Amino acid sequence: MKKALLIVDVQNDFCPGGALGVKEGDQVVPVINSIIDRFDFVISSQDWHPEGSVHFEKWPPHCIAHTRGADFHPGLKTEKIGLKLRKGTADKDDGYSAFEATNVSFSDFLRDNKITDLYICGLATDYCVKASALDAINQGFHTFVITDAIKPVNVNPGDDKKALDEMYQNGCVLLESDDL
Ligand code: VGL
Ligand code: ZN
Repeated sequence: MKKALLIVDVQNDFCPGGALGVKEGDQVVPVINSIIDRFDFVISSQDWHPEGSVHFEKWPPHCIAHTRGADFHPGLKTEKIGLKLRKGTADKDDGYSAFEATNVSFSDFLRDNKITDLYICGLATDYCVKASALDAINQGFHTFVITDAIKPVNVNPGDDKKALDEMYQNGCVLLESDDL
C-alpha cells in the first residue's frame, strides 16, 4: 500500500484577494503543511489557463499561465511536491480534474509508482476537488478527501454539502486531518 497526497489548486487566485478568491481558501494551507510529510508522494495540481479560454465565459479570468495568480499560495510547503500537474491549459478545456492534466498523465504516474491510496485536499471542494476525487474513484484508487483541508466556491449555498455527499456516495472516504 502506497499513499499519495494530491494538493488541488492552492493558488493565489483561489485565495482571499485573488481573482476567484474562495472564502477562507488560505486556511487550508497550515492544515496541508501539517500533514504533507506523512505521504510516500506529494503531487500538486494547478489551474493553468490561456487568456482566451472558454472557461472564462463561466468564471472571472483566473490562474492565467505564468502569472502570479497561478502561483502557489506563498505559505504552502512546496519542497515535498514531487510532481506538478497543470490542467485547463487548452482554450476549450475547463480542466477541473487533476486527471485532465496535460503536461503528464496523472493516472500513469500513480500506476507506475504503485500508488494505491490517494488523499485529496485543496481548492475548491465543489469543482476541482470533487472532479479529481470522482475520477480517482473511477480509475480504481482508494480515494480519501480531507474535509478540514478543502474549501468551497459555493456559487449556490449548500454546493459544498452536495459535493461532499456526491463524493461519499461514489465511494470516497471523508476524513479529517486528525484522523490520518
Ligand atoms: C476551480 C472554478 C474554476 C477549482 C477552477 O479549482 O475548483 N473552480 N476553475
Ligand atoms: Zn479554472
